Amino acid sequence: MPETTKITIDPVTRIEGHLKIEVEITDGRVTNAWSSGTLFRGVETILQGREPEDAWLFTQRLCGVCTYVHGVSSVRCVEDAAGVSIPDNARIIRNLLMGGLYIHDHPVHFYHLHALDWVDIVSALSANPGAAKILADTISPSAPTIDFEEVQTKLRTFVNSGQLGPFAGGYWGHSAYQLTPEENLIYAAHYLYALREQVKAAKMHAIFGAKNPHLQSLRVGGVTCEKQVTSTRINEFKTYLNQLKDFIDHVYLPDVKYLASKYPEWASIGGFNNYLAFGEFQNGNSPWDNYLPGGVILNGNLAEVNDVDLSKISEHVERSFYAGTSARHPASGETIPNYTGYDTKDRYSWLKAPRYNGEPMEVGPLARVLTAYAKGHTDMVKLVDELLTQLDLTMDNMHSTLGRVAARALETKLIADQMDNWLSQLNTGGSFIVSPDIPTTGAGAALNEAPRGALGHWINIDDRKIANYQMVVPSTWNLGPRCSAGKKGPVEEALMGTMVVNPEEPVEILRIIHSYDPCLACAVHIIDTNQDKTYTVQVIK
Ligand code: NFE
Ligand code: MG
Repeated sequence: MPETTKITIDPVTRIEGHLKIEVEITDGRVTNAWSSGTLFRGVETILQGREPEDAWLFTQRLCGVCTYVHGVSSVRCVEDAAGVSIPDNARIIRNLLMGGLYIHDHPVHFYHLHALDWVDIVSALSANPGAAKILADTISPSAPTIDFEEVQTKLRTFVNSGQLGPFAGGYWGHSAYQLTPEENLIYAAHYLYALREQVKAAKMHAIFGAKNPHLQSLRVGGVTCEKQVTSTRINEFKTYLNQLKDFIDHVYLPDVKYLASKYPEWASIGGFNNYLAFGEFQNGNSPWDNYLPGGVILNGNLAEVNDVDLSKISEHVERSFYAGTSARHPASGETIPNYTGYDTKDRYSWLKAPRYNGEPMEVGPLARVLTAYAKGHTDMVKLVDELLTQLDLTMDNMHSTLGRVAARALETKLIADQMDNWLSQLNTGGSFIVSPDIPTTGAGAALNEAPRGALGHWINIDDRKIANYQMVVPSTWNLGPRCSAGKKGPVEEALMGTMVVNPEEPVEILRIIHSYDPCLACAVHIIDTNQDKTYTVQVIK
């Protein structure tokens, strides 16, 4: 009889929110997997009865990471219900703010949330800093000069103090870590360097969004940052953008490619073959005309990209902690919490299970990159082909953990480069906002590509108040549980078959999970099972 072991990772760290992953391992490979969101938040319910124009201020608080996306989805959703077309300037500002978010989130994911699955920080202590400098120059000759000795001393102080902080609890010394001490030191140095760079993206947000996170300049009908759209402020934005473009070109992209070259087997591990993208960075007023196009890819078949049909989306709850068993379209979705206890044979997650035409779909950078590639997006085709040639990989290798990590970096470059064009399209004397006429009764939907993937908001308005509000969120698509048909969610499926060398230190599992950049705060949009208390919160108007 083969021996089966169960591993539970709870909570999964270096993500946003509360995620538990369980896998069964038989003969060293994953033979079953369950992904569970362990916290209910209930933002959809909180919105009922409120003013449609106010919804974005609540939805934006869904998450402290991808804050802006739930703001912009919400105003778009109400604009759809009101039949409002926003001015070009508002559309362009929204593209710039979304672009700023991509440039912020993606490097933060690579360096601060994911890199330590590949980089052994403790090994960096035994590196030769001089040799690291020489190697760093060959990986990227134009990278900023870094004093590797100083970085090593900083790390040593950390380790000697016994306070590893963000580096505590890693599987340091595990045989799956394949980098040399010098390579580890370079990535450790860039981990610290990237912390400073992300501040610049936040400052870009503050220019047209007033603050970060949770930008302030959105309104149903447009944006309110008209007074900031001056040549001085545009130049300030451009200065940060140019610095970040340097960082992306000379640090982030070379680091991703070099890492991929050191872990080539991961270009065949952790893939999932169905992809959904809604499209983002609107070219005009149609939600379907975007710089990054939307589309549906099934079974990895890039020769056939179907248009998205929103009527094919449903959310299943049969294996989730919600009342009922019927799958519903989000326009008539329900969020009725019903905690029945964690049971992998029955209900086991606070995430619903979104499906497209009954199929689980991966969303996110890889879905966007493959959709754009398959649709012949010239700049994307160039970037992907260049990557595959440099790494001696084929298109099939994109359906993998490394494909996902690389896709994130490629789209960061693409969008950062495109932002110059959007800046030049701003018309400083033009209009930025129109007055919406909110209907007494109506419905709206809005699509979006959050950094982590396809995002949809649906609103029903009755008596000029929100009657129902539903959000179907990227991490719900990626990390959702089984559906009524028993099909696993994308991450559950991507984990299947993975070899785990040491079940006590399942770094291989973390590599796959983290490659999706999970955000459970978004995905389950307070439960206290011990005391079972209900808290009453008074909101003062
Ligand atoms: Ni909280 Fe989010 C993004 C959204 S992921 S990070 O990007 O929507 O589910
Ligand atoms: Mg929802």
